[in-house]
Amino acid sequence: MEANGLIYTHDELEAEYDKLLAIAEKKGASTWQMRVKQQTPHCKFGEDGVCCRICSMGPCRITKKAPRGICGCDAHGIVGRNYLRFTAGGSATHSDHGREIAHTLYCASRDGAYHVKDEAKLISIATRWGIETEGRDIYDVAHDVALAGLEEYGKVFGYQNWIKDATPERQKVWIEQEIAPRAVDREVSKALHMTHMGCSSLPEALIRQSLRCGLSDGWGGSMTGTQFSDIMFGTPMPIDTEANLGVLKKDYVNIIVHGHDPSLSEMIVEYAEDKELVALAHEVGAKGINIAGVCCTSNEVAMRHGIPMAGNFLQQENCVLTGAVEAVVVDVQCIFPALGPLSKCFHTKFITTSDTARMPDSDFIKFEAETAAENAYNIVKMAVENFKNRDQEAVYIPDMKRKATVGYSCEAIIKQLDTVTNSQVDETGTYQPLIDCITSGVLRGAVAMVGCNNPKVRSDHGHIDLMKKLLKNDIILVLSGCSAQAAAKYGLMSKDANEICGDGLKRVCTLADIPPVLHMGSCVDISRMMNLVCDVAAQWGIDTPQLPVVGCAPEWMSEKAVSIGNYVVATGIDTFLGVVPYVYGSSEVTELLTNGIRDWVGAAYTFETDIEKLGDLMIERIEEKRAALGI
Ligand code: XCC
Ligand code: SF4
Repeated sequence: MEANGLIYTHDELEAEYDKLLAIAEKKGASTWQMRVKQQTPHCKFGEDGVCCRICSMGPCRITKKAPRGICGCDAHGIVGRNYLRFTAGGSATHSDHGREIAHTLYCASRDGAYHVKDEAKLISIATRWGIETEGRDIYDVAHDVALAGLEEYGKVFGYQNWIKDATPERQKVWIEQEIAPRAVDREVSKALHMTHMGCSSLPEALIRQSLRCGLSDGWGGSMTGTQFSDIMFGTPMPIDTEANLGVLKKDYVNIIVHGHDPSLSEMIVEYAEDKELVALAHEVGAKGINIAGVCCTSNEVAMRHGIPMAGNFLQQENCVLTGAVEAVVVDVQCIFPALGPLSKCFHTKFITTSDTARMPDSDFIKFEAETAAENAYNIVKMAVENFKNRDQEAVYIPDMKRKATVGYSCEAIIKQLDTVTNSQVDETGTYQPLIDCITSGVLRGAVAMVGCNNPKVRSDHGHIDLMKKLLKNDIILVLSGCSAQAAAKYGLMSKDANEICGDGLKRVCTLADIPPVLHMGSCVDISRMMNLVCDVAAQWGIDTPQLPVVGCAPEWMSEKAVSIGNYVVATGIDTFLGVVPYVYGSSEVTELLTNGIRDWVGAAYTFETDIEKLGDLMIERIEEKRAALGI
């Protein structure tokens, strides 16, 4: 243990994970650790992005001896097209999540399953979007806002409504560079069209559309996902929770919620408290029903209800390996198909709920907004009834968990800052205290750390080692996605973690009564970070690329992460990746992403697989930006 037993070391946690692996081996169950061995080394053509199979004359692979595909496309065209398709996959995915949420809001009603919790946010959005609010029933307003949100996906003319929340400078850059996002579906379709056989093979055009398609995610679909979720489920405020496998309870029915869409998890959380179902749990010999989360669903319910976090992406199999989980309930994205066969080695029910994510070896209970209550009841009931099939003797729940304070939405951050500086707490609040801390040098800057786990980086080491390094250097962190859960599992999201910070950061966090690592939510909530940087820049009177702030995804793996990277960079934030996207097969595409796009949007990517170096480069960049500002 470090910092007087407050923060786990890698060795302590890994010793416990190894015990679960031993259980898997004994059961003959397959785990990702085993499958990584079977898949390594990876295909070099794939890694470099130089394999093309977008027409049936191929697949073509570029080598020194064969520098062009059958159609004549060179490596730069192929890599660029692959990169744009990768982006389109991510943008479509995030945006479809946002669309589901918009649809849920459309279904909200006074006596239905979904309600309007944050009226102020709803009214504010309606006003910004020109929707009448005066004297109207709040549910009529919600209905109109939801419909307008849905229409953003296919709007015929104009740009995404949300971009008006960015700084005027950003909007100008996007329009001038022809990357301002139009209809969400259009940008994805455009990407697929451009990458069809015989269309674009010019790297510049492909990367430009990659940024645009990313922006339609960040300032389109994802923003809708975040904002509309807040309207229905509440804007997150700081709340205490716990993280890691020790949150599972031996005497309780344990249900894991995993995936992304809070429309499902919110209802599961509600029905875990249903009197009938709790009584049923007692009847089958359990003390009650315990919900714990994995991946972004976990972030959603942790920051709104304090539901504990069982873990992040590469922890999903571990949950089942404890033998203590009655059901893993999933919706969409980041769900290992491995959970099907794995759950068959245990008593665990693997319950799929979305027609977007159907998997073999699962029980499918279709979950829809219109029938949410009934669906959620049936799902929880199936889990509770499964308790009697648990082999209590074989249960192994590692005794490890850490306290975490989560739920720092922009509104929460402003509120927290206000309590420090103001005797007269102003209604709207400002980021001025934060700006003062940065200009005075007490804080050197901020890093937005996000993203997944990826076996290419030793699990969680990338996140945790970087966080510790940055904290020591007085750099405050805002986190989302699986990065956030990594921090929580180790103890870095607790106020106790102030102990390992540099003096300046420690002082600020103690005064503001915050942990040095702020939890901002799920992957779609990176949209919150975009609002944060734009609003801070606006208040400071500078543009986003000037801020001593960088983005980082040390262990990313999904298409969504590349889409995110593109919109973060296009929003003017330099972005540092610890896993290299499949682009090294083209010097031109690599040059554009790591340098050329700086001329368009004022920021670019850095790829570096040495995590120590990645940290040094981020600190260097932050200090460069400070110097340029003369602070
Ligand atoms: Fe998935 Fe969102 Fe990545 Fe985690 S961080 S592995 S995308 S759950 Ni967004
Ligand atoms: Fe080969 Fe060109 Fe077809 Fe790609 S589009 S598979 S490079 S022929």
